[in-house]
Amino acid sequence: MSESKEFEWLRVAETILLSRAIDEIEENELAPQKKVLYQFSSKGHELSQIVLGMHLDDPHDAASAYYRSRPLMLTLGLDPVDAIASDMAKSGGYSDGRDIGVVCNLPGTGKPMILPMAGDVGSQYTPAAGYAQSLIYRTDVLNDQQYGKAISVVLGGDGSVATNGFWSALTMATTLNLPVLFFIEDNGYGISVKSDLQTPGGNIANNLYSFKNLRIFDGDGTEPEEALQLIRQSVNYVRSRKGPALIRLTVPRLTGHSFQDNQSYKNEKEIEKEEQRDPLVKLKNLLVPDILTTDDWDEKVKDIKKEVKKYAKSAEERAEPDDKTLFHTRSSHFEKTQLIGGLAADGHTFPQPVYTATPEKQRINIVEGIRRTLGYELNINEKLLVFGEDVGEKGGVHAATMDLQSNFGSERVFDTSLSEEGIIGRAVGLAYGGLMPVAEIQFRKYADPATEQLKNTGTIRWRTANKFAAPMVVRMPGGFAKCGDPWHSESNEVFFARMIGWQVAYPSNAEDAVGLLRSALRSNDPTIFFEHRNLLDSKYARRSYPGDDFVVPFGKAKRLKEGTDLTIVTWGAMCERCEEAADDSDYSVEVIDLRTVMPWDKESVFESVKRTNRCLIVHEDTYTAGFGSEIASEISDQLFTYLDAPVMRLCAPDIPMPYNIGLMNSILPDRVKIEKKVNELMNY
Ligand SMILES: Cc1ncc(C[n+]2csc(CCOP(=O)(O)OP(=O)(O)O)c2C)c(N)n1
Repeated sequence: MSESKEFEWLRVAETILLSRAIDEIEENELAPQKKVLYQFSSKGHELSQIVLGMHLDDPHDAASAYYRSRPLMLTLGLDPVDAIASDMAKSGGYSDGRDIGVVCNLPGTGKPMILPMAGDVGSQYTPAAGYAQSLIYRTDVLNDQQYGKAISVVLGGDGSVATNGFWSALTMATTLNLPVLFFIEDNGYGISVKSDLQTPGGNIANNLYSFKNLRIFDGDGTEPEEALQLIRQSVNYVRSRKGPALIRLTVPRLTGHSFQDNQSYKNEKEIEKEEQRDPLVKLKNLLVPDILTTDDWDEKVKDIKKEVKKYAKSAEERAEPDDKTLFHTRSSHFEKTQLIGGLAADGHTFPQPVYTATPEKQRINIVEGIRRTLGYELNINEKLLVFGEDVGEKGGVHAATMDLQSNFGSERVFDTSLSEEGIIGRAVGLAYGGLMPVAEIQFRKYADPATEQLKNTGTIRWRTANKFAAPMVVRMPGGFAKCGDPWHSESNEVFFARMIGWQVAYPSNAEDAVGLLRSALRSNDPTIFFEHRNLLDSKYARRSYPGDDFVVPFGKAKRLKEGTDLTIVTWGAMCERCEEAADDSDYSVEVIDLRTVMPWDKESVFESVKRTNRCLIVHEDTYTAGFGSEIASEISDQLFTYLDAPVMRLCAPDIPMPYNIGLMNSILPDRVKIEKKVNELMNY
């Protein structure tokens, strides 16, 4: 036992036995009885995870884990009753019956934490890199040395090394020298697919030896002493802030991928070989008879199984979750602040918001409004970071971050690697680290690769029953400009309106852009902030800077024109065209600028339509299932008896935006088309 003599192997053994007894009672009783509907066993993976957990001893350590990580969770303090109850979808626990039991989280305030897991394989990686960056930020920028030795660990299987998230996080960690430990548990299979389809030759460690700035550790995760040595070395390496490391440990998966999987793709010999590598047997051989007698060991096994039976009984007795908070997805739905994530969890306060503009003489464009707002908020809030592709020295391809890097330093305003999944995943991790990330996506269409992270961000609060949240602002220019094209001109805001947990701002002018951006930067919920390309420097959108603490609340529309015959509901670049059409019209047309698409100001729209009895919705996004469909159906549902005509929509047709200027103009709503539609509605 030599070097590892002092190690608490007994604790490892007890935790493996606990984890295994939970797996076994689920496999043998609770899953067959259909009391547990999703069962993922960790049998075979336990030893290395537990040893890892025992090395996570800094209060600010965090692990971004996955569905096979329960042994690590148990090591870090997961209540076994919570574990079983969550698998049984009972109340309490880490999701209050909302998520599969093994997709868990552990806030661990003042103790190492487990970041919220997600079901998507590979999505755990980029938030781990972001959390590591928050540690560096805490020590280097905020000068808080409490974070000086903390590390970020990310766990994944051999299948996960083929995902975009893995490579994106690896790029971030190695280019920025982040304290991240990539902990790869290689069981040889991704469900049934063997490792050699995930990485050539099947061993990711071998393939990464030449990767710059990455220290590699590779070995057997079932051999107690070997695993201990490698894990200890790798954790110490990352803790010493020398840079990131990857440790690959081979382990057997002693069961099917999940309870339903019968492993028909493994032959008997393969299964037998895996059984021979059972880390529990190897650990027993290490302890018996040197430290424990066989009787002591058997007694321990029996006692733990008995305990687990009791845990299962308590879990079963837990109430079914009620739906009291089932519909709560935003901070305003909860009385309490989340435990982890964002500024609010740290008790951060802001200057009093001002709701009335104190306009300066000179008019500014939207770009200048955004730049000044970011500058002011960077100034008063040292936890705010601005980043994205080209936002640093260049100042952004739209110049919205011009000079911010030279004013606030490259730790606070910086370029990122070209990975949108990385940009948003990093933002999630930074938010978990208590910071306020402001990410720029260069063009709306290029948010596509970040879809997984964006969707998961919005549901964190719901999935964790308000334990975690990741407030952030994602700025993105989009929509048509001097010309169209399918890549730079997409609007498609409806996609984000449907993304649970997000708010979506779509300002039509510089004053609103300033007020809405400030709202978003001080919000405890994530925001998509749309910067319409055609408005960035347009005459129409130029307004006076409304003041440093000026705020426009979300969900409050603005009446651009009063009218009595018909209501036009619109937003973004269509506001100007609708105003022009209303001016030209023979009718008295009211124009409402929604300003935020989510939440949308139903109250103001309803109030107006009740007076005018006619409604036209104008948007640039495509027709079918555009956000106008939602507004139209709400009005027909609730104001049917007020209507003198059907609610109509004028939108782009269901095609991408064309490049040719004539073609582009032919599909966009404009003054003439809007006026025609108004007449059609009035003459209905
Ligand atoms: C993005 C995504 N694609 C596919 C799946 C379905 N799926 C769940 S687990 C899994 C295999 C993962 O294998 P590995 O990373 O080796 O982990 P292991 O289960 O072996 O521990 C797959 C394909 C998923 N959950 N997420």
